[in-house]
Amino acid sequence: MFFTVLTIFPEMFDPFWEHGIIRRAIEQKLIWASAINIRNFAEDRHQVTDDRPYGGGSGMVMKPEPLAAAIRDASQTLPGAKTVLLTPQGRMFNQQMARELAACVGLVLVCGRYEGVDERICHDLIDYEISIGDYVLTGGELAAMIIIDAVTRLIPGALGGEDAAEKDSFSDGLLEHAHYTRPRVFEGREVPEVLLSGHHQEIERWRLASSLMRTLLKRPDLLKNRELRDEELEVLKSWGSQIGEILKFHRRKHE
Ligand code: 4HQ
Repeated sequence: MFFTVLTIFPEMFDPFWEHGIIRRAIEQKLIWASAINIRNFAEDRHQVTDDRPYGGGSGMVMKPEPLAAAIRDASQTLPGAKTVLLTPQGRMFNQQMARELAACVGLVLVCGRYEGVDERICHDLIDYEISIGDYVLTGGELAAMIIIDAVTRLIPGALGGEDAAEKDSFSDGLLEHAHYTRPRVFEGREVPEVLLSGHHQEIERWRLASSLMRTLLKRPDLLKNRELRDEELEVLKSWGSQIGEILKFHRRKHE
């Protein structure tokens, strides 16, 4: 997978490429990544990339010419790549979109600054507009990093030997189960007995129950549009009438 980021702050990406899973994926040639300065494509002497908005008002707009040249150059270098604009007006990024993007041969991620990019760029040169959430950033760079991060960890081999990607939160529409490590007793609080038992089947069942409980308590919206598998129904049934009490207690606690 190839990632080309177009930005006026390419240096923001240096530490991003140099740490953790992303770094290892680059070293193993599972991904190829570069951040290109849009300024390199500005023709004027001062390499200006912004201009005042038609119609007046405060703030500046990314000029279309340098951006268009940068996008065309990146697209030519990566045949078959999709172009992505990071914008609050885009489709809300989620795990399903991360999976879809992970199937692309390459992504050209366009990061705006100021008030955003000239509308004609969005229209003519962008395949997908994506938002990482309903809040306002000062630029698209952090949003691009989030997308690259979520997509990279889905590339086979990126997480190392055992492919943990499919076990994580959201891969099956539930939150992750609780995790524990040593010591067995921390500040008077014990690790659940079953996790020390070595009974793999019971451990799996406990983890499923933990996932379901967390999802029900913290993100009930995730359960609304999702079918329940037989094992999951079993767990829910085993909670029986207790579940009403648990929910009542939890809601009171969080009021
Ligand atoms: N931006 N998800 C870049 C965002 C944003 C978001 C605001 C994008 C500023 C210039 N990007 N413009 N939310 O807030 O992707």
